[in-house]
Amino acid sequence: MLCGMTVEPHHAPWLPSACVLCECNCGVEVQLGGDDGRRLVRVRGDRQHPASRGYVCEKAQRLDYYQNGRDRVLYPQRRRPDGTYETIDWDTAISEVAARLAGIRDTHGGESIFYYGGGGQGNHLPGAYAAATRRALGSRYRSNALAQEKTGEFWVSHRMLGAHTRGDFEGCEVAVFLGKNPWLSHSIPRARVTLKAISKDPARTLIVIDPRRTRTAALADIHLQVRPGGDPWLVAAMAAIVVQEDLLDREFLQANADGLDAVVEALTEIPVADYCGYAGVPEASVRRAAGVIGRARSVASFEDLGVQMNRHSTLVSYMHRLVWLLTGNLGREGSQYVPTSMVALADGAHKRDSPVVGARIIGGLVPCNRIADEILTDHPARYRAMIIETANPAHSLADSPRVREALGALDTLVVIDVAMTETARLADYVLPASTQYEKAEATFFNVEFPHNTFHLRRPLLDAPPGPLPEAEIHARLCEALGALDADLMGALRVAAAKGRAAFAAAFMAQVSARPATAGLAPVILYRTLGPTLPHGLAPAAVLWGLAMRFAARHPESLARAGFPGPPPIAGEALFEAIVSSPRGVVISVDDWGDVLPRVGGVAAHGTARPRRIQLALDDLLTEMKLLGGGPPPRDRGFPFTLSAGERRSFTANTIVRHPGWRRRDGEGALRVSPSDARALGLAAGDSARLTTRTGSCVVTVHPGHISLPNGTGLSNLEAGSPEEPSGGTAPNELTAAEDRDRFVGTPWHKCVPARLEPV
Ligand SMILES: Nc1nc2c(c(=O)[nH]1)N[C@H]1C(S)=C(S)[C@@H](COP(=O)(O)OP(=O)(O)OC[C@H]3O[C@@H](n4cnc5c(=O)[nH]c(N)nc54)[C@H](O)[C@@H]3O)O[C@H]1N2
Ligand SMILES: Nc1nc2c(c(=O)[nH]1)N[C@H]1C(S)=C(S)[C@@H](COP(=O)(O)OP(=O)(O)OC[C@H]3O[C@@H](n4cnc5c(=O)[nH]c(N)nc54)[C@H](O)[C@@H]3O)O[C@H]1N2
Ligand code: SF4
Ligand SMILES: [Mo]
Repeated sequence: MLCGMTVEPHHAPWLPSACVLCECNCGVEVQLGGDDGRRLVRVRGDRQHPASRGYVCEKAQRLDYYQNGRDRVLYPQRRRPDGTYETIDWDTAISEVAARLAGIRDTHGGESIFYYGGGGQGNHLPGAYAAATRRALGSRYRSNALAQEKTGEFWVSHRMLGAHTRGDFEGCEVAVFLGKNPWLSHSIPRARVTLKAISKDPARTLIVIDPRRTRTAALADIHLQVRPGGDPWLVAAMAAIVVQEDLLDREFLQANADGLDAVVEALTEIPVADYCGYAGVPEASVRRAAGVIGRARSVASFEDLGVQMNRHSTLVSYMHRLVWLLTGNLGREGSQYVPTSMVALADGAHKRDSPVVGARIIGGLVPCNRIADEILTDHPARYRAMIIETANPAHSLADSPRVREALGALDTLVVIDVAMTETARLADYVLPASTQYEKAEATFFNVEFPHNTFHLRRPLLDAPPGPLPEAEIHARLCEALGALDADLMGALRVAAAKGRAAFAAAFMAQVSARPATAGLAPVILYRTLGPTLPHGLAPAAVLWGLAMRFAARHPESLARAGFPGPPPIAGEALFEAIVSSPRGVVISVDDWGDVLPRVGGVAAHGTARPRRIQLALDDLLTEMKLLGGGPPPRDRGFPFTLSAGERRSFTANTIVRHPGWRRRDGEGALRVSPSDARALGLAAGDSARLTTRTGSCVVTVHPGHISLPNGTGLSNLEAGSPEEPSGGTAPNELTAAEDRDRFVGTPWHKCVPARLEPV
């Protein structure tokens, strides 16, 4: 594969970086090679990485398909009236984008400029810098993928605990995965090692709740093979058994929780046998699982898309928390913990509603399923412009045709991406970003315990001429918008040249004190502190401010990690460690005793009541009563339940565009259970027509529960026909925006009524 002039890979140095294909961001080492020295020819796990410790899955080896991917956009693009694009220079692009967005702000108010995205699975610095551009524009509303998966969980956690929790799967006696397949989707560090260790140990129990026998379920001691969409009844039954069989941890509850009586009363009424029937799981298995949970020393539990993208998702998030809280599984070794975080990606608070349809905004994120409704209207407060960055909503949001219509109806759409994606092809301007291996980048998905880590990746390669890191794009936009005060910037540059102590003093005095300026801090830091950082690390400048804030919030945890002292000293030392540790660094060391003090349950009247768990959420207890009627009847025209968007061995949302990267399942087959396939006269490899209420497509059939993968069916620009997708079906051509949770608007992608016919 490698020829003549290139460095043989076995002589090339191994460079530290991270995999960017899922939230774990495992540390990797990469050898560069190929004709131009720009191919990621070999990738292996980095044993020195503090979180992943050498672990990688099969996807990391094929990261070159991301770096040297399909549809790369290298120069700013402007849309012509006929829909084609012309290349323009950066100065023109920045000044025109700034002028158009400023015009919309001045005419309709900055609230009409909507921001979507900010970070995919591994690149969260763009979102940090975009905060400055949004401030300069007065943009108020935003969203990202979390508002189609996690906002229900965040909201419930916020109200019950005033904090977000995670489970300690390495230390637990019992592990529960509810609608989650970590063997393939990970989300916990070193997932397969951890799963195998639990599965092998006779003293530990793995409980998996999934309608399919997944790779994770195959390792389980107890697999509750719930009927698709049956989880509300199953989880309600489990919580009821905890109460009815008196598996409550009364001592823990008395010391830490309010509202027990109301919850016990509601759960006492639940007819467990009926609910197990609705869920399609034998009652004995449910009792066994609940008993194991109730009697365990420690339980760690993880809910994910199988329930979060399903009917009653917010209610399930609530009842799931009841199961582990009633059994005392918070703040005890091997159970749930409250992590430290550099940046809380969303806090779960409901402070306001969306301006047009009045949808609940949780953690500042407008529900994804309502975004099109907020645009396709003549309401004066509608969103009129959008900046979309490192996200592909034309593909990833429910009801793609309607999302495309909404994006097309905007006055101005600006997309910042590395590729000419489905979304970019609707934009007025496309601003090309350097890839995650061409710039300094980092993730804020750092939620480990007791050791939490942070990894600032160094660029592996220079960017080709053309693309810019997002930090630079946002700095130029802020400058073109006239948001930066020249005197202030000059003074800070002078201070930065004198060293960081002088810089810190000047920054605190001039910026932190003035709220209007503080909102622009990311870009101010990038332009003043950035140039003093080692080569290629200027985009890390925003981390200086975040490290200071982190130090102020968690001084003891920082001190244990080796960063003692008052916040300015500890924060500075932490920042220095981040900048000088290319393989990642431990940023905080916790103690199980830290967990319960981090609980700050919010009482009914919104007053903070630190340290007490709020068990009784009235609206959700009321909702729980509605389960008594059983599941909704099936629509006879759509006898199947389609899971639209499952994680497989070679899926990674839409981060990798070339279907050739998938070792198998290139066409992203529809999986159908063998008995259903037989009944329809379908064999593996056959084509079939799949129809939902909103769409229809032809799919290839493989044995399995009826499901389609996520991230497939990307249009192929290089084949010359963007309309003709290659490599499978785009799942959201088949989903409906109205199918959503009634509290937080999250979609029901895992239970799409469908029909299947041979073709
Ligand atoms: N390989 C790979 N890994 C990824 C990603 C990727 O694209 N590819 N994406 C990352 C992202 S963004 C996320 S959010 C996570 C998501 O990670 P997961 O939530 O684990 O991913 P899914 O495969 O979508 O859904 C999990 C399980 O839900 C099950 N399920 C379907 N219907 C039901 C139901 O009615 N009840 C229950 N209990 N289960 C049901 C499915 O059978 C599936 O096994 O994965 C991350 N990791
Ligand atoms: N039907 C259905 N729909 C789903 C799901 C499902 O299970 N079923 N899953 C949902 C979930 S959980 C998620 S997380 C979303 C994911 O969907 P999105 O949040 O829309 O994100 P991705 O598909 O990950 O797209 C990431 C984008 O970032 C670009 N990119 C990569 N690197 C860089 C960079 O360095 N800079 C910039 N500016 N851009 C970059 C990529 O080209 C790509 O366009 O999809 C959701 N949609
Ligand atoms: S895709 Fe695999 S290697 Fe990459 S971060 Fe996720 S678990 Fe790690
Ligand atoms: Mo996700």
